[in-house]
Amino acid sequence: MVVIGNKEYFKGIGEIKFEGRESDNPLAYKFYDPEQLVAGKTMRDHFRFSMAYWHTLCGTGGDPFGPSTKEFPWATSNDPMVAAREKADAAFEFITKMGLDYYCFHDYDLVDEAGSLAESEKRVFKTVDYLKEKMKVSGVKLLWGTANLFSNPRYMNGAASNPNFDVVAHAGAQLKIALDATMELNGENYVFWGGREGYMSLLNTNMKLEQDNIGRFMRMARDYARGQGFKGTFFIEPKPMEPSKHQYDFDAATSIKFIREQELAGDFKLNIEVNHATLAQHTFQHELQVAANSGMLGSIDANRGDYQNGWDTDQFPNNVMETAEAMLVFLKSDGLQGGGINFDAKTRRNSTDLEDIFIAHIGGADTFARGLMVADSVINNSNYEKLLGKRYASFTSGKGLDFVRGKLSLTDLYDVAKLGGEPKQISGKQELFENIINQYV
Ligand code: XLS
Ligand code: NI
Ligand code: NI
Repeated sequence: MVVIGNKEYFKGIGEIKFEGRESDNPLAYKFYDPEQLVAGKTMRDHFRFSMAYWHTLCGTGGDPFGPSTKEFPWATSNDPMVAAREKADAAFEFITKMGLDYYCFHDYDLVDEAGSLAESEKRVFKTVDYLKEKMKVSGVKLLWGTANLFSNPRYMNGAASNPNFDVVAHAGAQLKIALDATMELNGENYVFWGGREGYMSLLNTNMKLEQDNIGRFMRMARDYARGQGFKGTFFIEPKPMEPSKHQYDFDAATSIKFIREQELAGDFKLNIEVNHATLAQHTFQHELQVAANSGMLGSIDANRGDYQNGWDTDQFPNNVMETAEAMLVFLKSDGLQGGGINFDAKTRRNSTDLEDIFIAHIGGADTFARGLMVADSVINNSNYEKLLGKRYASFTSGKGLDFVRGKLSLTDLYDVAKLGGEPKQISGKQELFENIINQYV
C-alpha cells in the first residue's frame, strides 16, 4: 500500500515490483523478490531492508569542495516542524513505494536541532508523534534509532569520550531523548556509532579514562532502556577512522573486546558496515565472520567503498562477488541477531534526479538478493562444503580429533610429530574455491 502525505514527492513512480532479470524496467526489482523462499525463509525475512533517513532524505550532495547539488522538494520550508513533517511524508512515500519494511534515523535527521536542549526535545517528540501515525498506517517499522553525537561542534573533542564532563552530560541527555524516541516508535534496536569517540593525538589524550567513560555511558543507556522495558539489542558500529584519526571502535575484533571488557555482552552486538570494514583493511565478509564467531552478528549497514579512494564513500552495493561471499557467512551463521540490512548509502553528488534514489536502492536490494541466491546454491548445489570439510578432515578422526577434544598435551604433539616425520604438502586450493563462487553467479 502506498501512503502519501499532503503532497506526492516522487511523481510518476509507483510501487516498485519484482519483474525478474528479463525486465528492462529500471524501476523494477530484477532479483529481489520479497516473497521468494531461500534457505527456508523469504528474502524479505532474511534481509529486513531498511532506508537510512540521513542519506536518503537529508543528503543533498555537499562535499568539502562544493555545496549541495540536490534540491529536495521536501526541504523547502523554513519552519522546522513543517520541514520535518514534509520530510517524513517523503520518507514514507519512498519506503512504501520501494516495499521496504524498515527505516533508521539519527535524532536530528528527523528534525533540525534547536537552540536549546529543551526545544530540541520538543521538536523530536512532535515529529515522533507524526511518525507514529505514519508507521501505523503503512506497517513500516523502525529497525534502529541513534543519536547524532558527532555533527554539532560541541562534540569536536568527542561525546561520551569528551575530556569535559559537561559535554558528556549533554551527550547523555541527547542519548536519553534518542532512546525515548526509539522506544516510543517501537524501535527494534539502538545503535552507537562513535565517529568522534577517538582521538587525533595521544599527547593530549587519556585513552583509558576516555574508553572507560564510553563504557559507563553505554551501561547507563542499557540500564535506563531496560528499566523502561526495552527488549531490543544495542549495536556498536565499528569504524576505524573518519572523522577521527583513531576511532575506539576500530573494527569488529576491537569492539568485541570492548563489549566484553565493559561488561556489555548479552545486551550489545555489532552493526557491520561494508565500507567501514574496507577502511579497516578488512573485507566485509571478514568482519561478518569475526562478529558471528562471537555470536555478535547483529545487523548490517549496506554500502560499498571505492577501490581507489581511501574513505567512506558510502556507495550503493553493486558487487555481486563480494556480496555472495558475505552471504555465505550470513547463511552459515543463521543470519542476523535482531537487526536487518540498512542501506547506509548515498547516490553520487551528480546523481540529481529523484528517481536515482529509487534506482540506487533497487540495485542494492538486487545485489543482496543475487548474493544470497548464489551463496545458497554454492552451499547446496556445489561441492564447496565438501571441499572445505576436506581441508580440515585431519581434525575429524584419530589424534586430530583427540586434539580438538582437548585430550592431548604438548608432549603428545611432540610424540606425534616425531613419529610422523615431515608433514605432507597439501594445497589450499584457493583458485578452485574462487571458481566455484564464480560458477554460481
Ligand atoms: C558513518 C556511519 C553512520 C552510522 C550511524 O560513517 O556509518 O552513518 O551508521 O550513525
Ligand atoms: Ni553506518
Ligand atoms: Ni559509514
